[in-house]
Amino acid sequence: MTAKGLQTSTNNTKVMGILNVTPDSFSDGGKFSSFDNALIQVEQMISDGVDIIDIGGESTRPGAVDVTEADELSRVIPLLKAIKAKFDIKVSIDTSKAEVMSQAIIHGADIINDVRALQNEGCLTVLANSDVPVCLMHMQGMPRTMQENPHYDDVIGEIKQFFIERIKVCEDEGINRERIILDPGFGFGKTLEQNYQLLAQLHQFSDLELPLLSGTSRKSMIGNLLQRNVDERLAGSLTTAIIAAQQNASIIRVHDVKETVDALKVLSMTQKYQ
Ligand code: 7PM
Repeated sequence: MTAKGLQTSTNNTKVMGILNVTPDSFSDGGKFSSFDNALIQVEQMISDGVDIIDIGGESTRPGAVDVTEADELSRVIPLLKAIKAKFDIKVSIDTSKAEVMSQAIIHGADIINDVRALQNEGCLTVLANSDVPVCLMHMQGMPRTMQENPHYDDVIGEIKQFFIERIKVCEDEGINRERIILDPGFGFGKTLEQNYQLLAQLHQFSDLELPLLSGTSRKSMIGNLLQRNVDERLAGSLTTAIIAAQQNASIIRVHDVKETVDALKVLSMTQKYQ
């Protein structure tokens, strides 16, 4: 927004950039360590117009083997500290572990992003003792097996019910609604058809009156539909970003920040005439 109130950049949809943090277990002979590489990625995303950097805990990835708390802490916390020291940017921490949440909050995390919606031991208490916003994501089943046979009688209704229950649990623990962001969890225990039904009907969650986060970037719902490898999913990813933004998604979680910011600017330019 300019002083005159003209929209010149994006609509008010925020872009969350996914930061790849790979373990630094061996030297690949490259010039930079994975830590340095992460900081270079952050700098690039900031110049591309990112609003929030999401530091991914490997343990949240579908099919991934569990990462120990010590490993996750050593991967995430030093990076969070370095980003907060060097840059003026919001950081979200993608974790389901209470201790990682706690350390992340101490070291300046702006959002806790939990694909398990604070269902793990101790997480509600950690969040209740803070004032940090939290993203509650829906998942059916557990990461290793959730894509085997997803089933819903009513995918929107059941996810909405899950949100209502988790919001209630949060509020009872002292995490008020104003801090909660909802995410239907694309690809987390959903078939291709269910993922597209969710995307088409994201607006159905509007009556909960909470910000929505949409994460479809480069996912199988795009790859399988288009028969594209993971490095060929940009057009599909941008299309899903726009479809979500048109239904008032507040945050779009993406790998391709620059392209998404451009796409949202184009959308925004038409929205002011609607
Ligand atoms: C393999 C498969 C690697 C899937 C990584 C992923 C979401 C998230 C992830 C999401 C929120 C990815 C996913 N997805 N957090 N973390 N919402 N809030 O594509 O959709 O990054 S992991």
